[in-house]
Amino acid sequence: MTRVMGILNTTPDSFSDGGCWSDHERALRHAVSMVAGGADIIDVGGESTRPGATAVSVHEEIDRVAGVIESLVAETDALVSIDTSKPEVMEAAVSAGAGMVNDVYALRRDGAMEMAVKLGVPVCLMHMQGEPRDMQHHPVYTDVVREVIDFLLERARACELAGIPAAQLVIDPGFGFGKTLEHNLELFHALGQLTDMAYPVLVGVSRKAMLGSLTGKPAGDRVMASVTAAVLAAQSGAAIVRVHDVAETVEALAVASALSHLQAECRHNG
Ligand code: 8Y4
Repeated sequence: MTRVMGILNTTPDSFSDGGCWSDHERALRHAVSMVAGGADIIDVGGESTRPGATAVSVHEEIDRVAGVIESLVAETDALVSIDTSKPEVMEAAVSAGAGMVNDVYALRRDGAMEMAVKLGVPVCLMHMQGEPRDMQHHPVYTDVVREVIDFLLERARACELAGIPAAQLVIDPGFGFGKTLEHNLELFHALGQLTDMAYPVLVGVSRKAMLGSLTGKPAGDRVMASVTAAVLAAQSGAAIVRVHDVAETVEALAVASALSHLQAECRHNG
């Protein structure tokens, strides 16, 4: 069964300067509501990876995420994932109770690989071409599917050589990270090739620009598009879908699973 990862942004609202009680409470309430909606994993992020977002200091990033993670671990059964590329943040988050690292740089930043080995938690390795600041400027590939698969295999091999067991690794093609709409569509169509690899696959397309291009709708009106994409990713074998709209996604995945041929046959023969 595909697991659902709910997205929790802890970047402060426009009225606060970060790390304050109201930001903490707001983030925690949202996370608890996603768990009530059926999220298996909560992905806690303290720095935006969006193009043009301002960089955050290590201290500030830890300030934003650590307390929320502690409360979340105390109040729910969900696995907490830390969305960061910084080793110091990984360490503080795991100390606070996080049980997974989600790194859009696939442990390529200084010290990240060594820290992940030391922490011993599962790691999601994502593909990205370029840097968030300029990755959407002019992405170019000869064969996007081949290049993404080769990158993920290279990173997975590097992790295993460094001492992370294969069973702790998750791979992710990184939809929207240095990819045009055509690249994203080609990758989505080839998801079966990724899910046939030795590692579980995470798919994150929720509310992203590719769905805006397909529907003509702004980010807040992309629930239908996001849920549809999550169901299709699950049917292509995705192990985890990273989503904003948890309850809607969980409902759709339950129906899709119950009505799919394979599931029905397993039950009949089971
Ligand atoms: C609206 C809101 C529209 C957010 C777009 C977005 C992935 C990820 C992100 C992903 C993994 C995002 C941290 C981009 N995307 N981690 N992170 N995979 N593993 N944009 O696809 O959600 S942030």
